[in-house]
Amino acid sequence: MNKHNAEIVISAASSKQYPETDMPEIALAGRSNVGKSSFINTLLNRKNLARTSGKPGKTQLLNFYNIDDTIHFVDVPGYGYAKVSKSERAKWGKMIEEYLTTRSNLRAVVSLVDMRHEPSVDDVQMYEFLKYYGIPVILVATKADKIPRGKWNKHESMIKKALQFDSTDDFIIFSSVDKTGYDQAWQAIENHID
Ligand SMILES: Nc1nc2c(ncn2[C@@H]2O[C@H](COP(=O)(O)OP(=O)(O)OP(=O)(O)O)[C@@H](O)[C@H]2O)c(=O)[nH]1
Ligand SMILES: [Mg+2]
Repeated sequence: MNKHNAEIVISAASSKQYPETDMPEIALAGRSNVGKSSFINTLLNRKNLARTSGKPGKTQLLNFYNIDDTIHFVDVPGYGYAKVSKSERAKWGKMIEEYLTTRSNLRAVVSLVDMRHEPSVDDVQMYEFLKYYGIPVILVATKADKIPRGKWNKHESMIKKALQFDSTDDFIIFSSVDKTGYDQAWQAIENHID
């Protein structure tokens, strides 16, 4: 697979717009601003294929990226952004739920949490949701560059405990800044698409 051959296919609001293909899909989930789009850009060695911003709540649709006709990455809008109306939140919930519960191409969800903090209530709910539907999870603890290495173990334990982490899921310490976890992340993804 040529990881440099990547392009956006469609920004979809509902299942009618999902690409008609058998290609396996890996979706990204996580709070607004946690680093989902940065994760995609880092894995593809691209600066700005997936749009990133300091402004949370920017990615409103399901963005499908085609990687060398081998795999789709699906960038999912972030949750937990306070300045979003109730009706928008409900719309968001429906869109995500429809995707996660009906899309047969989906092989695993990369669930991102900020390694610096206790997982939020929303983080815990997302993890429980994925476990409930039996969707394999690749847990990515990101922004590791902001924590001294000597504290990584402590933060990993804190996150696993809060999520009641299932040890059969992958847990990857990651940074889009210094590329910590790059190889592990690709390995985990490739394990799910064979
Ligand atoms: N230090 C550090 N900053 C990061 C890392 N990953 C992302 N960021 C920064 O965090 C901010 C948000 O990153 P995005 O990738 O846009 O986050 P997102 O999850 O896609 O956000 P939404 O699309 O709003 O849901 C940006 O300013 C990034 O530069 C990381 O590993 N380390
Ligand atoms: Mg984004």
